[in-house]
Amino acid sequence: MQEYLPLLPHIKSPEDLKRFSVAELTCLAKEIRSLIIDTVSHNGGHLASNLGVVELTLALHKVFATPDDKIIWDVGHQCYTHKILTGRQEAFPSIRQRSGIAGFPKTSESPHDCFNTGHASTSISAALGMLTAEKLQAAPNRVVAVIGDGALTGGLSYEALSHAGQMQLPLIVILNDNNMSIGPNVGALSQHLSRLSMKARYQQVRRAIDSFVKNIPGAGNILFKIMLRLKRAVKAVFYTDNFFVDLGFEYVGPIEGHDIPLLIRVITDARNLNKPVVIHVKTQKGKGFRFAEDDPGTYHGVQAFSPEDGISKTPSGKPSGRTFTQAFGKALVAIAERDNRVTAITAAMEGGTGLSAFKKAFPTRFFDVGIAEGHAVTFAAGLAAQGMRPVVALYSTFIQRAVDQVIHDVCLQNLPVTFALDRAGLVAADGETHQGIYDISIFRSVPNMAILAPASERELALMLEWALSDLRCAVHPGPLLIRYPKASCPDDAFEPFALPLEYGRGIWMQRAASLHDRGSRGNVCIAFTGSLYEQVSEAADILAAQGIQADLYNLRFLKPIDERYLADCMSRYSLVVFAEEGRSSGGFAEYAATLALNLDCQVLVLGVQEQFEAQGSREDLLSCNGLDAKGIAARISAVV
Ligand SMILES: Cc1ncc(C[n+]2csc(CCOP(=O)(O)OP(=O)(O)O)c2C)c(N)n1
Repeated sequence: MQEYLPLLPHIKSPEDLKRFSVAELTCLAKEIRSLIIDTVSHNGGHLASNLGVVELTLALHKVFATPDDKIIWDVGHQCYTHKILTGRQEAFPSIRQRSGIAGFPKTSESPHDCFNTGHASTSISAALGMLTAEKLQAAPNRVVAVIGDGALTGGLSYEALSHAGQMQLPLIVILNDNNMSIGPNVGALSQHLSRLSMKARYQQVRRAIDSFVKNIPGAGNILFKIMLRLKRAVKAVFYTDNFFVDLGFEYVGPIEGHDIPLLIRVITDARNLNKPVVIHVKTQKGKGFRFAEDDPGTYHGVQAFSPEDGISKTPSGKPSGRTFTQAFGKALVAIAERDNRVTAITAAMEGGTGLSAFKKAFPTRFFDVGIAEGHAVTFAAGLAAQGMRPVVALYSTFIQRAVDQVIHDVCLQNLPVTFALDRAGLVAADGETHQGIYDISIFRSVPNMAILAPASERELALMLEWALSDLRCAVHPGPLLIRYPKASCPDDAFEPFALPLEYGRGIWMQRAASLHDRGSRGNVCIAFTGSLYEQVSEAADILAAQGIQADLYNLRFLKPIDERYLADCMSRYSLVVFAEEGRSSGGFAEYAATLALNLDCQVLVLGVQEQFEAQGSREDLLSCNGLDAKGIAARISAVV
């Protein structure tokens, strides 16, 4: 038997692909899948989406010549094969790790990554912009946007399609349709795509007609006109509603997305067209890894797992308790059982935001609107305007998409919408695009908004209960935002966590230092946002070992603040430290420092520094920003 020699080591750049036969590309696809499964099983990452686009990526790189031609990956989570083919094979095992290559396209990493992505639905806009630039610069390069059926639920993609249809530049949009967003895709467009798939027969007939005409010798203008008429007639029979055609695109598909020769043929045809085209490709999410094929939702984004059984490897060290996400989901179900005004809204992140149990328990009060954060917020505003109590559960990073809706549709009308912001703070592994560090700075400045940050499961439940109660609507009738990190909840047994909420005030977790003489080494207070509870507690222990006693004030409210109370508290200390898991510029701490202007007390502001925060574990990221226990203690003892 002949020994199988791997092909992957011969791929140094996508140019090397050009000489590969279809049979070799098929073998290469297998090798790439193994590499992806092996690497993601160690590092975690986006598994199922990447396994689904191996052949598509090979075909794209076979037909186009990056970096001159441009491929923009929507969301970008499916770019692993692209990275492997574009000079990053050796670095691939470091993907998503601190100092390793990114899990998303990154222009600073390679000229083959022509545009950074991470948030969904940007690819068509960016591709159209690039293509327009190419035209203005009289450059001949082609631009391709690869967008999933999930990302296509995002409104930005419709704005871009509409503009592209009007411009009629030869933009190529590859619609990677696997019927899935993270979970099953939702919305009327998803149904439209299914109908298009059923009309695939139209394409077969059309191709048959094309080849029939091509084979007639001397087929000139007349035949071409007849062919066009025939095509229209066939369209009229089989194919009356096609959204993309109506917008001015040529439409091809749906085609089988794992058939390499077919993909190469169709993409080559599209490259030669002189108008915008959508190629509708059907792929299987998780292809080639049994567990991911069976359950693509679970394997969309994974922690390290065992490739043999697909089971997640739990990190060693301390046992992980309930996460804030799980705590939120559980608390919301309990409240909704008693109050049928409570509704939950997610933007394609049902599992990620902990809403699966809610969906199961209250299917009519649960709404997954697709990747449509702006709509989610205004939809909630409508619900609230009619007396419902909507909870919009989003990741902090994705609410950035809906800032105007929060301000214009919710805050301005002072509507009682509750925002549950998950992944608020430093977020591991996904890098710059997914950090949840701007929400405090953005929303603190908006009138009517209240911002709360729990430090524990009990506090989160308490805050949610309060947020949805009539009592709170009497005190604070408008919007309210509860932010919590992607982390396990700390041990909750500590008494103060159960103390009822006092509007605008926090709670003392440790209070002895205020009794010390002002100016003495022991006269320090650390006021912190909930997610840093464990870090500041440990910092206080480190400081205690150095003879510095620090009180701990859990802020609970980041807005509004009982300013008089806080200023009075601050006046008892010679040093007040504000520790905040968010950008320090424009954040809570900076504002709180202004309260100390007329006090005889020094203020230290600790927060996330001015830079886009790259990937790493949460611990790494906290440490880089001086927000881990050691960093906090070191900064304090340096000042003391
Ligand atoms: C604005 C925004 N909201 C939510 C997400 C989270 N998210 C990442 S991938 C994804 C699903 C994308 O589905 P699709 O485009 O079909 O790609 P697939 O993973 O199915 O290949 C979602 C919701 C995001 N990246 N951006």
